[in-house]
Amino acid sequence: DGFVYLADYTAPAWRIPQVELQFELAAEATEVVSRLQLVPDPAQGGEALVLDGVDLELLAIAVDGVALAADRYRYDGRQLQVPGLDRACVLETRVRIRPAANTRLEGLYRSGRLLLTQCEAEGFRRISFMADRPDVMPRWRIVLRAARTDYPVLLANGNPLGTADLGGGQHEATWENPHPTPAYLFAIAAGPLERVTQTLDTAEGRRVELNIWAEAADVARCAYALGAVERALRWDERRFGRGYDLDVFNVVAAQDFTMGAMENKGLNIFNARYILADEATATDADFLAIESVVAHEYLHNWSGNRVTLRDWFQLSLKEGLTVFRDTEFSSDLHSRALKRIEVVRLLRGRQFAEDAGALAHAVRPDRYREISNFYTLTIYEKGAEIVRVLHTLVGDTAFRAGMDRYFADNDGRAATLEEFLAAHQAASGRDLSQFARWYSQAGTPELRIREHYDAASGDYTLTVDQHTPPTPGQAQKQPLLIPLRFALYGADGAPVTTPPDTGAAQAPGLVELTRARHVLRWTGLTDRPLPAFNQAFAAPVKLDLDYAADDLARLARLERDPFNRWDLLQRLATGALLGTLDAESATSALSDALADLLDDDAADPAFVAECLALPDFDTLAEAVDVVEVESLVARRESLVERLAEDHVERLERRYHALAATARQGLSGAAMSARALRNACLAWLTRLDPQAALAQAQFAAGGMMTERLAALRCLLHFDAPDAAAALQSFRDAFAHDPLVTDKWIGLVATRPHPDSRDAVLALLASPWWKATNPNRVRALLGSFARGNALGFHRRDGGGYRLLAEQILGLDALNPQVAARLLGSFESWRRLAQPQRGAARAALESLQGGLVSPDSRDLLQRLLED
Ligand code: B3K
Ligand code: ZN
Repeated sequence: DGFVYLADYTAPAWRIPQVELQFELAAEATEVVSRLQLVPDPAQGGEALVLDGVDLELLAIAVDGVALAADRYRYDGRQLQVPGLDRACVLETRVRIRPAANTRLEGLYRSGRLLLTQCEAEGFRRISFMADRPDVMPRWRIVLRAARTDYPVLLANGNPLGTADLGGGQHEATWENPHPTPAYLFAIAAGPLERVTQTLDTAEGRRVELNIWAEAADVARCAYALGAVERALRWDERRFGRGYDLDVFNVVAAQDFTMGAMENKGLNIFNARYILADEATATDADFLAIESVVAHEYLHNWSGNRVTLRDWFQLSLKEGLTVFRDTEFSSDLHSRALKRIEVVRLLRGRQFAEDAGALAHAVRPDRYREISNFYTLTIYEKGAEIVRVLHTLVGDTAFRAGMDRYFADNDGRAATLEEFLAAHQAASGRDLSQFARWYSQAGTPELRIREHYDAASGDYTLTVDQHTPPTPGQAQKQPLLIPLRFALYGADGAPVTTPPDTGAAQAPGLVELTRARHVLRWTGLTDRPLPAFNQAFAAPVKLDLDYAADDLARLARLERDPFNRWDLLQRLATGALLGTLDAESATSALSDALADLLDDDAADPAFVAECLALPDFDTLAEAVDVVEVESLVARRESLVERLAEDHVERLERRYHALAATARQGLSGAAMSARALRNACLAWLTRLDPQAALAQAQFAAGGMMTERLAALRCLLHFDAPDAAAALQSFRDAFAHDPLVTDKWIGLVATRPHPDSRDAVLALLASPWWKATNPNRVRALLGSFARGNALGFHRRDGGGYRLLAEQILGLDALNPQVAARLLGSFESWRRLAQPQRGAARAALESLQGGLVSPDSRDLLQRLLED
C-alpha cells in the first residue's frame, strides 16, 4: 500500500562504523568515491546487504579491493543489493551525479556559484550508496577536490584536517567528523565563499572557531547571525549544561534552499533569509527570526545530532524538543510573554487548523508514505507544546534532571520517544504513561468549562469536560493528562487563594486533568468569583467558556498573567466577530480596554501592538464549523474600522510620541516602539483615503521595518501613490532577492479578489523564478496562505491558479509543490461555492502529479 509502518521497525542488518568519501566536484558532473566499512550484525541473522542509492550512475564497484562482476550485484536505480556477503568487508563504489540538473535541491545541487547539499531526510542516497537511515551512524572522513578558481572554499562536516594543492589548478581539503553521525546530517559546501569569524573558548575549555560563510556581496550582512551563534552556544552551556564538541562551527548562507535551515554536524546550511540582515534590508521580525532559527539549528547539536533518531517516526523527538529549546532561548533573551503570544498565534492560526483538517496526524505518526510530508506544524510546534506540558507537570528542576539523564543515557545513540520519556520518568519519579498519549493521539483537545455558584451556601463549582474530536484514522480518543492552570478573582479583584477540592493532583493554581470530567469545588465564597484559565497557555487546548462580554473585560484588567490579558482581549474580539458574545457589548468592552492600553505609556508598546492585532483570518476560520470567507473578512474589517475610529487621537498621539525611540536602532525599546507605531499606522491609514502618514513614513526611508510597513499600507489600502511607491522600492532593491521577495509578498497579499491578476502578471514576468523556493513562497505561498479574498475567490480562480502552478512545480521540486498543496488542508470546511471549486481544483490534479510527496498529500486531501 506504499506505507512505511512504525510497527515494522527492525534494527539494521549491517553496521557501518566508518565511511570515507572522496568528491571530484564540478557543477555538471561530480564523481563520488565511497568506502564503506561494513559489519554484519549477527543478531540480525545474516541478511543480504541492501543499500540505498537513488538515480546514481554507477561507474565502479569493488569489495575488499576486488571489482565485482556484473552478476554479483543488482542496482535498479533505487537500491543496491550485494548478495553473498557474510563478514566484515569494505565496499568501494564510484558514482557520477549531476548537481546542475538537480532542481529538487535534495542531495548535491548547485545554487548560483555554490555547490551545496541537503540530505535530511533521505537525500544522501542521491549522493552515494548508503544505509540511509538515522540509526546507522558512522564516523566520517571526507575529501573534497575541485578547481581552485571555481571552488576556492571547500567545507564538510567536522574538523578540518588539511588542504593540498593537486597541481593543474585543482586543490583538495580533508575533513574528519569523529562523532557517530547518520547520513542525513552529512553536508558539503563549495564555492567562492567569504566569511565573518570569531573565536571563543567554551565552558569546557575548547577553543572553537565560529564562521558564517556567504558570497562576497552578502558577507557584510552576516554579523548579526554570528552573534546569534555565540548567544545560542552560551545559553546551551548555562541553561542545559551542553557544550560544543568540534573545533569549528561553520554556517553557510544559500539563496536556493527548500526549508529554513539544516543542522548538519558542524556545517549548518541555511536559507539566506535566516542569515543575512542589516537595518536597511531586514525587518525587526527578520532579526528575531534569524536569531531563533540560528539558535534552533545550533541547539540541534545535542537534541538531534549527539542524540539522534532511531527512525523517522521519532521526528518530533528532535524537532519538538529543539523548538521547545529555541523558544526558551528567545524567551530568556527577550520578552517571555511576547514570545508566547507569537507561538500561540501560530498554533491557533495554523497548527490547530492542521489538527482539524484532512492532513491531521499524531505527533508520532504510525505510518507514512513520504516522510518529507511530516515536517509539519504538528511535529514541530505541537511537539514543542508537549515538551512544555511535561516541563509544567514535573517542574523546572526535575525537567533539567530528566534532560541531563536523557543526554547521558543516549549520547551517541539513535533514540526513541520512549527513551526520552523513560529518562524523565526516572528523574522525576512520575508515571508518564498517560502523558504519552499526547504523542499518539491527533487532534486538538477541547476543554468545556461550566460554572455554578450557589449564593445561599457559597458553593462554587467548575465542571471541566475534555474532549478530542475525531481525526483521519482515529475515531475514538482517550482522555489526556492536561495540566490546567487557573486563578479565581474575587469581587474585590484579589485572587482567591483557597485551593479547590478537586479529587485530583494539584499544585497551587494548577490541577492535573486525567479523566473525561473533573469537578473543582470551593465552599464558603461570599461572592461569585471570576475564573481565568490556562495562564501562559500552559496546555495546547481550546477552551469553551461561557463568559459574558463585561466579565471578560473585567477579567482582562484583573488577570496577573500577561499572556492571558492579551488572550482575554482576543477572546472578546473573537466573540464579537463570530457572534458568540453580544456584539455591541463585546465591541465596546474591547474598545474601552484598548483605550486604556493606548493611554498606558508604561506598558510595553510591543504588547499594546499585539493587543491591537485582532485574531487573523486563519484563527477565525479555525474557530467556526463552516467558513464563509467574504463575510468573515468583512466582519473583521468593519470591527477594525470601528475600533480605529474610536481611537484616532490616541493612535496619532502614540505614533508621534514614539518616533524618537523608534530611531534607536535594534534596541528592544526601539523595536517595541516600531511595532506599536506600525500598528497605529495601519489603523490610521484605513481611515485616510490619501494615506498621508503612510506616504510620509515611506518617503522618509529609514529602516526596512518602517519602509515595508508603510509600503504595505499604501498597497493594501489602494493609496493614490501606491504604484509609484512600489516602483521606487522595487528599483531600489532590484539586486537583492530577499527584499524582492518582500514586495512580491505584499503584492500577493493585497486583500482583494482581483489581486489574482497581479499574481498572474508576476508569474509571467522576469521576477518569477520557479526554481527558487523563496520566490515561490513569496508569490504563491503568500497568496494561498495570506490572501483570503484572492485565494478563495468565489469563481475558484485562486484555486485554479495554485493548482496549475503546483503541477509545474511538482516536476521541479516536489517538497515545494507538496507544501503549496497543503494550503488546501481545510477545504472541506469552506462554504459553497468555494468548497466545490476547491474540490474541482484538487481533482484536476489527479493523474497529473508525479512526485510521491504531492501524490500522497492529494490522496489524503481527497480521502473521505
Ligand atoms: N531538520 C531540518 C529540516 C529538514 C527537512 C527536510 N525535508 C531543519 C530543522 O528543523 O532544523
Ligand atoms: Zn529542527
